[in-house]
Amino acid sequence: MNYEADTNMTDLMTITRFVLNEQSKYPESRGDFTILLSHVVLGCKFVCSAVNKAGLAKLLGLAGDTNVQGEEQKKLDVLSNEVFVKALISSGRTCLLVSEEVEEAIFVPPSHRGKYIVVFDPLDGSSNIDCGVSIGTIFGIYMVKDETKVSLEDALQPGNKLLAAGYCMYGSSCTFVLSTGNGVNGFTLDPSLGEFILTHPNIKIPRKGKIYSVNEGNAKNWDEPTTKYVQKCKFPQDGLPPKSLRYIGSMVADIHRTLLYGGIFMYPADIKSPNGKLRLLYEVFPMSFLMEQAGGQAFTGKQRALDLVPKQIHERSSIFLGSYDDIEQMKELYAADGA
Ligand code: FDP
Repeated sequence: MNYEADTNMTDLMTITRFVLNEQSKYPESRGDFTILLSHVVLGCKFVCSAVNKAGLAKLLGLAGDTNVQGEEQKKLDVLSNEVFVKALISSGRTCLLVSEEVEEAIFVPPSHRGKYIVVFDPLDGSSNIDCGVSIGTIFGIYMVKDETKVSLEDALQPGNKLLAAGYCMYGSSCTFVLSTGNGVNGFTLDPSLGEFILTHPNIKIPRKGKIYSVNEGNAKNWDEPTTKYVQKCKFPQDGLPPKSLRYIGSMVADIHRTLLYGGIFMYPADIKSPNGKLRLLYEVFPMSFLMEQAGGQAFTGKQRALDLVPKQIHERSSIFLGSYDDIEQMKELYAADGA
């Protein structure tokens, strides 16, 4: 089968065709993953459409507001969560779900159970919704250990056990980035076809980047290595020009730029937030998986991010993600600091 996207766009590599191609490499595969992924994609298409017409449909505003009919309005993140939960359960391929929006893990009713666990943030970067800045969905997929005994432990697997991870960015275009452990590929939604088409095959992050990305408003609380790193970005001593600062404050958009252009994205621990801000299961792990698959690195300040073993489903972790050499430099600073 042909894996290349056709530049004349007459031989379209849709995401379904792409995943079926991947699946054909595993003769024992029964297509369950392809079915699961098609439900994730459906959720993303729905959220994309809802985000695009959010202003028109009066989807903006606080959950709990009432509209003119006196019905309670659903905020976009609440709505997105509902759509994903329903799509994933109805796929018949999941047994356990962890959503950023739901405090407890969701055990899928036995009648609909399958072997996959999905951890996800249905609408990440929600503080950017009301001003139209890019936001996204992030997800990771694991396999249950024993289908007959699904337990919370199954959701607490380290990132190195992920089977697949990805995100969908709702920006000037709708972009779906996926890794099934065999590189990273990007697909763009063609709204006229309603299909994601392979537009960014085999994404590789540049070995070294010219951009650093961090919320500098937290600088007074940073630790020594982070402070030194950012100082080096601004006042390099090696004769190179200073790095540019880019920070959208929407993880999907900041990571998407980092994957394509290179550089470093950081959400470090600080005095106020000793574990950083970002959530391990459905932000740090999926993005770390994608970074490594694209040739970059993901480091917590202490260790490889994917080797962390979660203790709680909503726990947080500090994270440095990006180009191989840039993360290497950060690791050296932590090593020198005795971390
Ligand atoms: P948000 O609070 O808008 O939902 O974890 C959520 C997140 O956005 C990430 O998408 C983003 O990278 C980060 O928080 C931004 O945090 P700061 O506002 O503290 O910089």
